[in-house]
Amino acid sequence: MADIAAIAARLDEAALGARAIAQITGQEGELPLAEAYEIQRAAIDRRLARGATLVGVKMGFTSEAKMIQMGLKDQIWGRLTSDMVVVNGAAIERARFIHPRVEPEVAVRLKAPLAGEVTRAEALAAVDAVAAALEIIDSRYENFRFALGDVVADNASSSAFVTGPWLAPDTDVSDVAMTMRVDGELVETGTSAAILGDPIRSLIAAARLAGAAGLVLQPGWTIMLGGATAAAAIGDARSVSLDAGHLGRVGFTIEGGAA
Ligand code: OOG
Ligand code: MG
Repeated sequence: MADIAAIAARLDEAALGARAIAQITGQEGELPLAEAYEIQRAAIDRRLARGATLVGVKMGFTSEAKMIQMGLKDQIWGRLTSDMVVVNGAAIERARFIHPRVEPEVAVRLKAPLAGEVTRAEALAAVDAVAAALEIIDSRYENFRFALGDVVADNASSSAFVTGPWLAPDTDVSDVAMTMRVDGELVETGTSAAILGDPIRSLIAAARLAGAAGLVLQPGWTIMLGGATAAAAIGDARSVSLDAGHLGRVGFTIEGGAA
Protein backbone atom coordinates (compact mmCIF):
# COMPACT_ATOMS: atom_id res chain seq x y z
CA MET A 1 0.00 0.00 0.00
CA ALA A 2 1.39 3.39 -1.04
CA ASP A 3 1.78 6.11 1.57
CA ILE A 4 -1.24 8.11 0.39
CA ALA A 5 -0.69 11.19 2.55
CA ALA A 6 3.04 11.47 1.80
CA ILE A 7 2.59 11.15 -1.96
CA ALA A 8 -0.34 13.59 -1.90
CA ALA A 9 1.86 16.11 -0.07
CA ARG A 10 4.64 15.64 -2.62
CA LEU A 11 2.26 16.26 -5.54
CA ASP A 12 0.60 19.21 -3.85
CA GLU A 13 3.96 20.84 -3.17
CA ALA A 14 5.16 20.18 -6.72
CA ALA A 15 2.05 21.98 -8.04
CA LEU A 16 2.39 24.84 -5.55
CA GLY A 17 6.07 25.38 -6.25
CA ALA A 18 5.85 24.62 -10.02
CA ARG A 19 8.66 22.07 -9.64
CA ALA A 20 8.63 18.69 -11.38
CA ILE A 21 9.04 15.48 -9.38
CA ALA A 22 9.91 11.90 -10.31
CA GLN A 23 7.10 9.52 -11.23
CA ILE A 24 5.59 7.62 -8.32
CA THR A 25 5.42 4.34 -10.22
CA GLY A 26 9.16 4.52 -10.94
CA GLN A 27 9.99 4.82 -7.25
CA GLU A 28 7.42 2.59 -5.64
CA GLY A 29 6.45 0.13 -8.37
CA GLU A 30 2.81 -0.40 -9.20
CA LEU A 31 0.24 2.16 -8.20
CA PRO A 32 -3.24 0.60 -8.33
CA LEU A 33 -5.92 2.95 -9.67
CA ALA A 34 -7.94 2.90 -6.45
CA GLU A 35 -4.89 4.15 -4.53
CA ALA A 36 -4.07 6.68 -7.23
CA TYR A 37 -7.55 8.21 -6.91
CA GLU A 38 -7.15 8.28 -3.12
CA ILE A 39 -3.90 10.20 -3.55
CA GLN A 40 -5.69 12.59 -5.92
CA ARG A 41 -8.41 13.21 -3.34
CA ALA A 42 -5.90 13.69 -0.53
CA ALA A 43 -3.84 16.14 -2.61
CA ILE A 44 -6.93 18.16 -3.53
CA ASP A 45 -8.10 18.07 0.11
CA ARG A 46 -4.91 19.93 1.02
CA ARG A 47 -5.82 22.62 -1.49
CA LEU A 48 -9.40 22.79 -0.13
CA ALA A 49 -7.98 23.19 3.38
CA ARG A 50 -6.19 26.31 2.12
CA GLY A 51 -9.52 27.80 1.07
CA ALA A 52 -10.12 26.63 -2.49
CA THR A 53 -13.48 25.09 -3.36
CA LEU A 54 -14.47 22.28 -5.73
CA VAL A 55 -15.96 23.76 -8.90
CA GLY A 56 -16.18 20.74 -11.17
CA VAL A 57 -14.60 17.73 -12.74
CA LYS A 58 -12.43 17.15 -15.81
CA MET A 59 -12.27 14.15 -18.07
CA GLY A 60 -9.05 12.91 -19.67
CA PHE A 61 -8.20 10.63 -22.58
CA THR A 62 -11.64 10.92 -24.16
CA SER A 63 -10.19 11.39 -27.64
CA GLU A 64 -8.00 9.19 -29.80
CA ALA A 65 -5.59 12.11 -30.36
CA LYS A 66 -4.94 12.43 -26.62
CA MET A 67 -4.65 8.68 -26.08
CA ILE A 68 -2.07 8.45 -28.87
CA GLN A 69 -0.14 11.52 -27.67
CA MET A 70 0.25 10.19 -24.13
CA GLY A 71 0.26 6.44 -24.86
CA LEU A 72 -2.61 5.71 -22.46
CA LYS A 73 -6.13 4.68 -23.35
CA ASP A 74 -8.19 4.49 -20.18
CA GLN A 75 -10.49 7.39 -19.45
CA ILE A 76 -9.53 9.23 -16.29
CA TRP A 77 -11.00 12.11 -14.35
CA GLY A 78 -9.79 14.83 -12.03
CA ARG A 79 -11.13 17.56 -9.79
CA LEU A 80 -11.42 21.24 -10.74
CA THR A 81 -10.88 23.77 -7.96
CA SER A 82 -11.65 27.48 -7.74
CA ASP A 83 -7.96 28.44 -7.94
CA MET A 84 -7.81 26.85 -11.43
CA VAL A 85 -10.39 29.18 -12.96
CA VAL A 86 -9.07 31.64 -15.57
CA VAL A 87 -11.45 34.29 -16.92
CA ASN A 88 -11.81 34.32 -20.72
CA GLY A 89 -9.24 36.74 -22.15
CA ALA A 90 -7.32 37.14 -18.88
CA ALA A 91 -3.60 36.60 -18.27
CA ILE A 92 -1.96 33.68 -16.50
CA GLU A 93 1.46 33.85 -14.84
CA ARG A 94 3.96 31.60 -16.64
CA ALA A 95 5.84 31.05 -13.36
CA ARG A 96 2.84 29.18 -11.90
CA PHE A 97 3.45 26.33 -14.35
CA ILE A 98 6.22 23.81 -15.01
CA HIS A 99 5.79 22.84 -18.69
CA PRO A 100 2.21 23.81 -19.53
CA ARG A 101 0.28 22.49 -22.52
CA VAL A 102 -3.10 23.57 -23.79
CA GLU A 103 -6.04 21.62 -25.22
CA PRO A 104 -9.25 22.62 -27.03
CA GLU A 105 -12.24 21.26 -25.16
CA VAL A 106 -15.99 21.50 -24.65
CA ALA A 107 -17.37 22.27 -21.19
CA VAL A 108 -20.83 22.04 -19.69
CA ARG A 109 -22.23 23.74 -16.60
CA LEU A 110 -24.74 21.75 -14.57
CA LYS A 111 -28.04 22.86 -13.08
CA ALA A 112 -28.87 19.58 -11.33
CA PRO A 113 -26.85 16.87 -9.57
CA LEU A 114 -25.64 13.97 -11.68
CA ALA A 115 -24.11 10.70 -10.47
CA GLY A 116 -23.78 7.06 -11.39
CA GLU A 117 -25.33 5.44 -14.45
CA VAL A 118 -27.33 8.10 -16.29
CA THR A 119 -29.00 8.05 -19.67
CA ARG A 120 -28.23 10.59 -22.37
CA ALA A 121 -31.60 12.24 -21.69
CA GLU A 122 -30.84 12.48 -17.96
CA ALA A 123 -27.39 13.91 -18.65
CA LEU A 124 -28.78 16.51 -21.07
CA ALA A 125 -31.54 17.47 -18.63
CA ALA A 126 -28.88 18.36 -16.04
CA VAL A 127 -27.01 20.73 -18.40
CA ASP A 128 -27.47 24.43 -17.71
CA ALA A 129 -25.13 25.78 -20.41
CA VAL A 130 -22.38 24.71 -22.80
CA ALA A 131 -19.16 26.43 -23.86
CA ALA A 132 -15.96 26.02 -25.80
CA ALA A 133 -13.03 25.81 -23.39
CA LEU A 134 -9.26 25.57 -23.10
CA GLU A 135 -7.63 23.37 -20.53
CA ILE A 136 -4.08 24.09 -19.36
CA ILE A 137 -2.50 20.83 -18.28
CA ASP A 138 0.83 20.77 -16.46
CA SER A 139 2.01 17.35 -15.37
CA ARG A 140 3.87 17.52 -12.10
CA TYR A 141 6.19 14.77 -13.40
CA GLU A 142 9.53 15.34 -15.08
CA ASN A 143 9.37 15.49 -18.87
CA PHE A 144 5.56 15.25 -18.81
CA ARG A 145 5.91 11.47 -18.66
CA PHE A 146 3.80 9.15 -16.53
CA ALA A 147 2.00 5.83 -16.18
CA LEU A 148 -1.76 5.69 -15.60
CA GLY A 149 -1.50 5.59 -11.79
CA ASP A 150 0.86 8.58 -11.80
CA VAL A 151 -1.40 10.82 -13.86
CA VAL A 152 -4.51 9.87 -11.88
CA ALA A 153 -2.73 10.70 -8.60
CA ASP A 154 -1.65 13.99 -10.20
CA ASN A 155 -5.28 15.06 -10.72
CA ALA A 156 -5.14 14.14 -14.42
CA SER A 157 -2.47 16.83 -15.02
CA SER A 158 -5.09 19.56 -14.63
CA SER A 159 -3.86 22.98 -13.67
CA ALA A 160 -6.14 25.69 -15.07
CA PHE A 161 -9.09 26.13 -17.41
CA VAL A 162 -10.85 28.87 -19.32
CA THR A 163 -14.43 28.71 -20.56
CA GLY A 164 -15.83 30.76 -23.43
CA PRO A 165 -19.27 32.38 -23.45
CA TRP A 166 -21.91 30.15 -21.86
CA LEU A 167 -24.56 29.21 -24.43
CA ALA A 168 -28.05 27.71 -24.23
CA PRO A 169 -28.06 24.07 -23.07
CA ASP A 170 -29.60 22.85 -26.32
CA THR A 171 -26.70 24.26 -28.38
CA ASP A 172 -25.33 21.41 -30.51
CA VAL A 173 -21.85 20.44 -29.29
CA SER A 174 -21.61 17.16 -31.19
CA ASP A 175 -19.47 18.20 -34.18
CA VAL A 176 -17.99 21.66 -33.74
CA ALA A 177 -14.89 22.58 -35.75
CA MET A 178 -12.07 23.75 -33.45
CA THR A 179 -9.02 25.79 -34.43
CA MET A 180 -6.40 26.47 -31.77
CA ARG A 181 -3.66 29.07 -32.15
CA VAL A 182 -0.57 29.74 -30.02
CA ASP A 183 0.90 33.21 -30.59
CA GLY A 184 -1.35 33.47 -33.62
CA GLU A 185 0.12 30.32 -35.22
CA LEU A 186 -2.25 27.50 -36.05
CA VAL A 187 -1.23 24.52 -33.86
CA GLU A 188 -4.23 22.16 -33.82
CA THR A 189 -7.46 21.75 -35.75
CA GLY A 190 -10.16 19.20 -35.02
CA THR A 191 -13.75 18.62 -34.16
CA SER A 192 -15.59 18.11 -30.90
CA ALA A 193 -16.84 14.84 -32.39
CA ALA A 194 -13.37 13.48 -31.54
CA ILE A 195 -14.48 13.53 -27.88
CA LEU A 196 -15.96 10.02 -27.64
CA GLY A 197 -17.92 10.60 -30.85
CA ASP A 198 -20.03 13.17 -28.99
CA PRO A 199 -18.91 15.17 -25.92
CA ILE A 200 -22.16 14.34 -24.10
CA ARG A 201 -20.85 10.75 -23.83
CA SER A 202 -17.98 12.18 -21.81
CA LEU A 203 -20.46 13.83 -19.43
CA ILE A 204 -22.18 10.46 -18.96
CA ALA A 205 -18.77 8.90 -18.26
CA ALA A 206 -17.94 11.68 -15.78
CA ALA A 207 -21.13 10.96 -13.83
CA ARG A 208 -20.30 7.25 -13.78
CA LEU A 209 -16.59 7.50 -12.89
CA ALA A 210 -16.90 10.25 -10.29
CA GLY A 211 -20.02 8.56 -8.94
CA ALA A 212 -18.06 5.32 -8.45
CA ALA A 213 -15.71 7.32 -6.22
CA GLY A 214 -18.66 8.66 -4.23
CA LEU A 215 -18.62 12.09 -5.84
CA VAL A 216 -21.90 13.57 -7.07
CA LEU A 217 -21.50 16.18 -9.84
CA GLN A 218 -23.11 19.30 -8.41
CA PRO A 219 -25.34 22.06 -9.79
CA GLY A 220 -23.16 25.02 -10.78
CA TRP A 221 -20.15 22.81 -11.50
CA THR A 222 -18.20 22.93 -14.74
CA ILE A 223 -17.41 19.62 -16.40
CA MET A 224 -14.49 19.70 -18.85
CA LEU A 225 -15.14 16.92 -21.34
CA GLY A 226 -11.60 16.33 -22.65
CA GLY A 227 -9.26 17.50 -25.38
CA ALA A 228 -10.54 17.19 -28.95
CA THR A 229 -6.98 17.22 -30.32
CA ALA A 230 -3.49 16.55 -29.00
CA ALA A 231 -2.24 19.14 -26.51
CA ALA A 232 0.11 21.91 -27.66
CA ALA A 233 3.09 23.08 -25.62
CA ILE A 234 2.79 26.68 -24.40
CA GLY A 235 6.56 27.10 -24.10
CA ASP A 236 7.33 30.81 -23.91
CA ALA A 237 4.28 31.84 -25.95
CA ARG A 238 2.30 34.94 -25.00
CA SER A 239 -1.22 34.06 -26.18
CA VAL A 240 -3.52 31.12 -26.87
CA SER A 241 -6.87 31.26 -28.64
CA LEU A 242 -9.52 28.82 -29.74
CA ASP A 243 -12.07 29.45 -32.46
CA ALA A 244 -14.94 27.03 -32.00
CA GLY A 245 -17.42 28.07 -34.70
CA HIS A 246 -20.90 28.64 -33.30
CA LEU A 247 -19.56 28.06 -29.77
CA GLY A 248 -17.48 31.22 -30.16
CA ARG A 249 -13.98 32.08 -29.04
CA VAL A 250 -11.98 31.57 -25.90
CA GLY A 251 -8.42 32.52 -25.05
CA PHE A 252 -5.89 33.79 -22.56
CA THR A 253 -2.52 35.51 -22.47
CA ILE A 254 0.65 34.50 -20.63
CA GLU A 255 2.72 36.92 -18.54
CA GLY A 256 6.25 36.70 -17.22
CA GLY A 257 8.84 33.99 -17.70
CA ALA A 258 9.17 30.42 -16.46
CA ALA A 259 9.94 29.97 -12.77
C1 OOG B 1 -3.55 13.91 -18.94
C2 OOG B 1 -4.81 14.72 -19.07
C3 OOG B 1 -5.61 14.39 -20.31
C4 OOG B 1 -7.48 15.29 -21.80
O1 OOG B 1 -8.18 16.27 -22.12
O2 OOG B 1 -7.48 14.24 -22.44
C5 OOG B 1 -6.62 15.45 -20.61
C6 OOG B 1 -2.42 14.45 -19.79
O3 OOG B 1 -2.47 14.34 -21.01
O4 OOG B 1 -1.45 14.95 -19.20
O5 OOG B 1 -6.75 16.45 -19.96
MG1 MG C 1 -7.92 17.99 -20.94
